This record gives sequence, structure tokens and C-alpha cells, in this order.
Amino acid sequence: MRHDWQLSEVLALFAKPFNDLVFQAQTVHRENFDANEIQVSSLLSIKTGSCSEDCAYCPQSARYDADLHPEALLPVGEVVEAAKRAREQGASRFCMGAAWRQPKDRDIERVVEMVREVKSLGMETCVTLGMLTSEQTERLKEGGLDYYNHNLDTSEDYYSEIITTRTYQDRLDTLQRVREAGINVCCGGIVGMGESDADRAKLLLELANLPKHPESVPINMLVQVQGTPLDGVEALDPIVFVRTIAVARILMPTSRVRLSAGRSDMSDEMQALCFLAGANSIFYGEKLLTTDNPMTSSDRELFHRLGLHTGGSCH
Ligand code: SAM
Ligand code: DTB
Ligand code: SF4
Repeated sequence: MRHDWQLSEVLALFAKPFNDLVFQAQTVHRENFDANEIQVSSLLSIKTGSCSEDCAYCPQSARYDADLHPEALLPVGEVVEAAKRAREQGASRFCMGAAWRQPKDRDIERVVEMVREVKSLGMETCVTLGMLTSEQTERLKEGGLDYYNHNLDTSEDYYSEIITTRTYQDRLDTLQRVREAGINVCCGGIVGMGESDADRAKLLLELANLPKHPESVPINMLVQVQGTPLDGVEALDPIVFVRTIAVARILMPTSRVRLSAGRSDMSDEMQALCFLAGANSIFYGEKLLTTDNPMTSSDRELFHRLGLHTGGSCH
């Protein structure tokens, strides 16, 4: 597996004729996965809003006036009920997200309890809680956590346009701690935030040149939310989005590339192109964290129309 990609090579992939790029990505995909299999994860916001950070895309920041009802950390029982419903709908992994800069140690204990209970339902577990200390990653590992989601979000160059309250290096440090604890890494970013072509290439380069590729790479299309600074930013060309998926697949051949936030604004045909370009995972369930996601019935219908099957729990 390569971890020494050069920016010029990544830019050259982006610049390929679309058919050549998608063909290459699909070829890499087939060498490493069942081409018709898709992994489905469901999300739950376990602590909503009132976040101290200033991420310009995020409705959960306390600094912006998004129409959102803040909620304290949910009781374990409520989370388990939501996980059961997600399992009944067909999700194999349950991802719990909290609007924190970093969790307090007493919060971690409740999250560890959630992880234990959700795992005992036979589901894979994932949490995203912000920055972590080594002690916290150890506790989560002891609780049986399978994946930790912590995104780089964008290139290092563009990062300060989006977030000022923590650094790119903070994120890399947390990712390293997660790795050291032996937890699988889920790490990707957001496109459509007004970044340049070079920023998208640099984000993927950064991910591909980590010491180990993230097992799961969520590629989010910005969900524009009223009240956030990025509301109204020029939408990304959907073809460029598909190219981004294809390049992620080529750079990280054995990672699950997840077609993540933003599917509600995508046509079925665009999603089909993303799967052809190597995406083999989605967020499934009618809510992401605070914003809408497609209906499970329409996703199931799309899988049927495309002959996609869910299953495989690796990565
Ligand atoms: N607070 C923790 C953190 O930021 O690390 C965990 C939760 S945070 C909401 C998880 C991720 O959701 C962010 O890193 C970002 O990539 C994604 N996200 C948040 N708002 C989004 C939006 N409006 N559109 C697309 N992705 C978004
Ligand atoms: C990720 O990369 N995308 C998910 C998950 N990881 C936690 C979150 C998307 C959030 C979209 C905005 C919202 O619903 O609040
Ligand atoms: Fe807070 Fe996470 Fe939203 Fe940033 S992305 S404002 S850290 S919830």
C-alpha cells in the first residue's frame, strides 16, 4: 500500500478524462471489494448543540444562530432503543456523535456504557466526540469500541478559513492516539465549502499519506444550514464530487469510502455514479446528526434498482 503520494500525482488523477478516472477507480475497487456490496451505518446525535467550537459548516456551534434544540448527553437506554431501531432497518454499524470540543472523563464513562450496550446487540460501534486524551482512547478501547470518527475536514491550507478554535495538528494528534489504542480510524472531510481543487487534492493526499490509511473515509458534501457562515456558499459541481470519490478510492484501495452527508440533495443517478467511482458505504437512516438524510425506504429501493446488497462487516 502506498503512503508516499505526491501532490502532482493526485492533481493528475483529478485532471484525467472522467471516463478514464472512473474506470481506474472501479478497477481498483473490484480488486479489493465485492463491487455490488455496500456497508450501511446509522447515526445518532447523543449530545446536540451548544458546542464551543467555531466550525463554519456546523449548525451545532453555539456561535451561530441555526434553528436547533440543544440536548444534553442522552440516557444510555434511549441510545440503545435507537440502535435497535437502526438494526431492524438493516444497519450494521451504529455511530454516535456528540457536539463537544473534547469529552470530560465522566462523559466518557457514559459513552463507554453506550458502546458496551450497542455492541451487545451485535452491531459495530463508532463514536465521534472531538479531541481525546490517551486515557480516553484506552477507556473506549476497553469498552469494545470498533471505530472512532474524527475528520480532517479540509486541507491544512484551507483549514483556518473554516475553524479557528483548534488546529490541524490537534486533529492529527487525536488520530494518532486513536490508532495507538488499536481502534479503527474513520477519517475524511467535507467538500463544497468554497475550497479550491488543490485543497481537495491536499485533503486526500493527507489522508492517503497517514502512516496507515483510515479504515473508513467519509466524504461529506457540505449540508448548507441557515445561520451558519457557510450557508449560501457556491455549490460544488457534482462531477467534481464524483471525481473526489474516485480519487479517494484510488489512493486508499482497501478503505471503505463513504458517500456521507449531502445525499438528500443528490439525484439517484449521481449516487449511482459515486458507487461506480468506488464509494461502498453510506449513512443510512432518516437523520444524519441534526439534518435530514434520505428515507430508508427510498435507499432500499435505490439499492434494489442498482442490485446492491448490504452485508460485509469488514471496515
Ligand atoms: N464535535 C465532534 C467533532 O467535530 O470532532 C464530533 C461531531 S462533528 C458534527 C462530526 C463531523 O460532522 C465534522 O467533523 C464534520 O466533518 C461533519 N459535519 C458537521 N456539519 C456538517 C455539515 N453541515 N455538512 C457536512 N458535514 C458536516
Ligand atoms: C461524518 O463524516 N459525517 C457525519 C459523521 N461523520 C458524524 C456527520 C454529518 C453531519 C451533517 C450535519 C448534521 O446533520 O448535523
Ligand atoms: Fe462542535 Fe463538532 Fe460542530 Fe465543530 S463540528 S462545532 S466541534 S459539533
